Amino acid sequence: TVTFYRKDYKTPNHRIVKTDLVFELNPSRTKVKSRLQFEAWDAQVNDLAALELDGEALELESVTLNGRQLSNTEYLQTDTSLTIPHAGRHGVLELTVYNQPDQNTRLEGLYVSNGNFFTQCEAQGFRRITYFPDRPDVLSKFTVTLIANKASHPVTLSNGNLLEARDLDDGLHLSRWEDPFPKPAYLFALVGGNFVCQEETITKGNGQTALLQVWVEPGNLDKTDFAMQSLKRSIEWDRQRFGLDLDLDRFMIVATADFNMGAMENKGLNIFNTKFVFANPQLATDVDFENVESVVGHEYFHNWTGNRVTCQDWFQLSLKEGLTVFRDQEFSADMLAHGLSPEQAASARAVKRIDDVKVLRAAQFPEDAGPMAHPIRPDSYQEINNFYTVTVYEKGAEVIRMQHTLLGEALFQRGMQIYFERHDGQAATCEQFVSAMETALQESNPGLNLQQFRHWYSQAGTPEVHASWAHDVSLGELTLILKQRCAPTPGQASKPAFHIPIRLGFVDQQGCDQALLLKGDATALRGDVLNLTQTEQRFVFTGLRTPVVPSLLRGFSAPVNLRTSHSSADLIFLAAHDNDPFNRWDAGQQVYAKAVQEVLKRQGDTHGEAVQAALEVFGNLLNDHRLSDGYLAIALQLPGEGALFEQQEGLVDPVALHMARCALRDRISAQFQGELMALYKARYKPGEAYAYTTVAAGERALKNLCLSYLVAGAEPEDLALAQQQYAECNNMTDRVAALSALVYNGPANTPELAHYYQLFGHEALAIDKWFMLQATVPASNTDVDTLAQVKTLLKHPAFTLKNPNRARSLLGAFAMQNPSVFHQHSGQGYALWADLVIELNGINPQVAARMARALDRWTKLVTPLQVHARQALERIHGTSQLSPDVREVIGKALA
Ligand code: DPP
Ligand code: ZN
Repeated sequence: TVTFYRKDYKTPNHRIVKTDLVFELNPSRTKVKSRLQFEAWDAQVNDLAALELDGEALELESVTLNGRQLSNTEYLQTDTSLTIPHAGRHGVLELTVYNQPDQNTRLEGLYVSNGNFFTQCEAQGFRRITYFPDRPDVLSKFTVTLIANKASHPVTLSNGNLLEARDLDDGLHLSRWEDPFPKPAYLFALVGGNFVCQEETITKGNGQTALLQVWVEPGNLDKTDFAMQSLKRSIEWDRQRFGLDLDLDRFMIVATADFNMGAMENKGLNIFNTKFVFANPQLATDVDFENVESVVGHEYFHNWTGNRVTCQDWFQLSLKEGLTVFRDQEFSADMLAHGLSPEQAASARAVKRIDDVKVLRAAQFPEDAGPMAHPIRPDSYQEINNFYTVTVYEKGAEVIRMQHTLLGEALFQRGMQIYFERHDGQAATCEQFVSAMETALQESNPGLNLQQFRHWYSQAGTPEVHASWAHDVSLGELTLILKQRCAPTPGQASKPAFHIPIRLGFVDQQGCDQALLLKGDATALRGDVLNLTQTEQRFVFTGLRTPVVPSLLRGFSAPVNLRTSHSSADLIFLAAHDNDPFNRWDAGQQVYAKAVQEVLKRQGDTHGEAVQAALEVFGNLLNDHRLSDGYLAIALQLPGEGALFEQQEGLVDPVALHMARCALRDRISAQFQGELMALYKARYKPGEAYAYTTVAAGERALKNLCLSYLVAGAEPEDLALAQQQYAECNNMTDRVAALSALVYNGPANTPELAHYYQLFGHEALAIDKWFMLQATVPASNTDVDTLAQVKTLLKHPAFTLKNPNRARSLLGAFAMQNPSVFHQHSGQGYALWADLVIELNGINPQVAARMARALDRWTKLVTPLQVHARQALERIHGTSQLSPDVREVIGKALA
């Protein structure tokens, strides 16, 4: 096992000034000729320095240095590298290599999907195409010539501008591309195959035009419109909000069904998983629409944050990813709020924020508490592909968001400007980003700095903040005591205090926010943001001569676990009256979570005080007619099993936890049946044409949430509601909601499943949903043996582990989205998982390693489950030919 360390960063001996590539595209054996013009990195590099290239799984035919072909004693070739000793301070290296796209099931480098050629080079795929210094700090200007069979592969694309396209002899054709911007190899892309496109010409800020294209396989042009609209909105938004315009004459998106990730920001030629391009009302749910818009935005925003300024090394990944996620979150929020009244807009933004925080709590907090915990800027890795994580991405975005909170929009934008002034065209570091923000901060606040804030980049783990207070109403003084601690994480036993921005308010009994007046050191409070910088800190607020309830960490102003001394009555009050919609939601979640824990303790009995409190919160929300449907839908949802698992003290039995949550859900459903039915009926409009708008999507979300409560008792007349909705719906959102209501609560093999399959048998993404639904039937549905069902589905003709979306829809869904079945006490869930991880390891290590993370938190399971879990983990670990990807994940879980 090799471990790579951030501290070992060294500049290379040479830069590659210019790269010319010629591809003869052939599925079984593609020839790649390269001409690399190299130069010494700096004055320290002498004539004797070696030119070092990376390369894997390549067949090397010839090596030519400055026009002279080298014999194989004049270079050093290993399984992973090619070294030319004494290459000189500058020169030209020419290589001819072959690779095998149709044997490439890893989907890294050049591969074939449905007969078409695609590339995926981030992080280290380019080295599987040809030998090259495959590191992000080597930026080169590329020209690319593509030669392919015209009949089978009529469309060939690469980065940048098309210089030339012509036919050759023997049924071949050629296209030649030039990318005007120097880029690292991970941003290289080519595509070759049979495609059609939707295209549009737009005018850029400088008055010049640009051609936008969305390329798909024939038969899919009815699914590209929304992606094209999203791309145009992204371009417009980046110009308006960040002052960043499109720098290209041509910007292309190409969709493929076989893709490891969501999408990839290759310069001018984004390659997308079809899942994040295809969208029309028949095939895509409201959530799919929202995801398409956010991923199209994300990849487009990388054009500046990632491509114009890239990363020095892969330890800096969050420099581009955290920042770009922050940008896509803001983009989505602005789009969701667009055109709404101020009140509705605030509500739409809050729902988006809540969605993002739910992901953070359900996925990132566990990562930070488990064996793979790492700072957003990791110090080491064994396999970089394992570090495209929720920590680097989503927590990384929170760290950017905190800087935005500390600086405010204007200074943050000033910081972005400084960042681009300093680093445009370069490979930069996280430190350089913070330093640019710090300069912006100090331009108007000379006394402030981000010194302590930098710990967020170097320290892993979710800090815990404890808040308590004492309020002397007669004196008008409220003393708030905040304490922070952060549990040890691998390699980090103790950590200095974080700089934590805490947005807050004091809500009086009328539901109004009281003014914030801090006694003493005024710099600790800026606006409504309190700066917690010490392990324990005491703040005295004055002028509070009436009882108030503190509302802390508003908008989730920092990625921490907040523990407060709120009473149950306080939380019920906040859930009904907090002016901060995020905290209002969160107060409700805390009440629900306490109720689940109480039901668990009382072994299913739902007549305790905490359940009473949950019913009160739920009822208050139902009666608040000012709330938007979208907000109400999210506020009436109980916390997910993942979040509940993390919050529970001590060891957890996920099956018992699931049953407790179900019992609470059923109690709520019984108690509010009339109200839920009325809400459902009022929003049941099967004849209405589908439109993807914030308001309409919110209405559907609320209606379908009500449905999920109503069918929870599995009474035939309630299931009939779902059957009717399924039969009458005209869009995927309502269809999947109805189908899941039936599949999760009704008998096995509901006829709607077969109907759905018939309707969508030819639509891969719809079939993914079909597999996913059946893999996620919970243990509470005693009519279904989900484990047996999954085993049967593995043999279904439409199932294959080779397609990542399909693998995720069955194995991923079962192991990561169905805790009550996966963690069944027999251990059979783990055994099946281990079999499949081992099989997938031989096909696609990157995806296998993702699936291998399902037991990250096994040491938090009750003891009998730990025994089974260890056995399954050890079985994987003992497999021969384990990829470094899976080995790292399993090795760390067992460490
Ligand atoms: N495709 C991944 C993303 O955009 C990696 N860059 O986040
Ligand atoms: Zn990204």
